[in-house]
Amino acid sequence: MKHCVCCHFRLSYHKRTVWIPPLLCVLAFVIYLIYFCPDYSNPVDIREEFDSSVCMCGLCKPNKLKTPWFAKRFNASAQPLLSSKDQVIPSHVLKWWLSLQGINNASDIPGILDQMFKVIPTGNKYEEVYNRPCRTCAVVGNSGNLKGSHYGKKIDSHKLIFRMNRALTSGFEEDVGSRTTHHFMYPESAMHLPHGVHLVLVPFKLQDLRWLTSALSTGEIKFTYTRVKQYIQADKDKVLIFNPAFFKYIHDNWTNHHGRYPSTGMLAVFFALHICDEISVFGFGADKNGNWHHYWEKNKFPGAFRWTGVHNADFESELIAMLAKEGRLKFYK
Ligand SMILES: *[C@@H]1O[C@H](CO)[C@@H](O)[C@H](O)[C@H]1NC(C)=O
Ligand SMILES: *[C@@H]1O[C@H](CO)[C@@H](O)[C@H](O)[C@H]1NC(C)=O
Ligand SMILES: CC(=O)N[C@H]1CO[C@H](CO)[C@@H](O)[C@@H]1O
Repeated sequence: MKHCVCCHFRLSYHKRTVWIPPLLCVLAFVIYLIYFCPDYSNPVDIREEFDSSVCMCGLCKPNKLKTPWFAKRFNASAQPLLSSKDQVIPSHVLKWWLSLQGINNASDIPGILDQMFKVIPTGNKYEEVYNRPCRTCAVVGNSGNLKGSHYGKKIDSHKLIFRMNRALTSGFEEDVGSRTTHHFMYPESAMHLPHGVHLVLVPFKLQDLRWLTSALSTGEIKFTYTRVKQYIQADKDKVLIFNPAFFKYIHDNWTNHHGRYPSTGMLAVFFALHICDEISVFGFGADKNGNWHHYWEKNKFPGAFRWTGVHNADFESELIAMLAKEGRLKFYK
């Protein structure tokens, strides 16, 4: 008797549970539809390419509204990084990039990339994947306007922190923070990096790619147009190469050919625009007295960097302000 009751109980328990999983599935799907599906009825809602990707943010980059101003300029397919020797650099990009350096012979490039990707890893780390963590990023420029800002804690609270060129943190933590995840540089502005930091090489010229390979291996290059570091301390497996095609994309679509080419800071801002969900920009533009200098120095010639003929700092700072107005980033001045 006992045995039978037990059987009966088991049977009915089993029957009951059979339809529970499908019901849960249907319920989960309905909840998903209600909460996550994009509302296609809104006509100004021009979404970027990756509708299926959901990051763990309040609002993921791909799901942000695009205004016509932004949509006209932004190209979600533009690749910020050069991530393999087989990645094609279009011929119009090569022509422009080499012309900046007065070179018109691109036949060396496959060999240079081949050597470089023997020393550093291949592969793009910032692809859109389902349920990836939220990327909050701080782009920290080197402007003197950081002096006395007390932004250090705020900067350090971001997941990714981008700095550039000769940026220092030691002794300036209160104003600029202490963490760095990505350091953008070119040979003439290079610095040794602690473990764990991504060196992001900004190749303004072909020789910069050769230098990187050399500085991480044989040390054969000591001179470009000036003396450069023969060896650089950095984690080889964390080195990233800024894509010359992305460079041209910024120059054509965003800085609209103001200056000969965009500054390292501008390149870092647009790198963030393409890989981060939430962006805060610090240390760009003049200080409150209209002076341009670095936060770690007292510049005897304020204004000297305003118009260098290479970059146009006023224009770049206005562009960041415009992106802030569009809700793409927060601009801390
Ligand atoms: C966007 O970028 C991709 C990849 O670089 C390129 O093939 C495409 O032509 C670009 N689209 C526009 C509208 O410029
Ligand atoms: C281009 O450079 C390669 C390698 O340096 C050289 O062999 C070739 O002759 C050059 N071509 C032209 C057209 O200058
Ligand atoms: C606004 C703007 O300059 N858009 C340009 C972006 O780049 C593509 C390709 O070079 C041009 O066709 C667009 O006019």
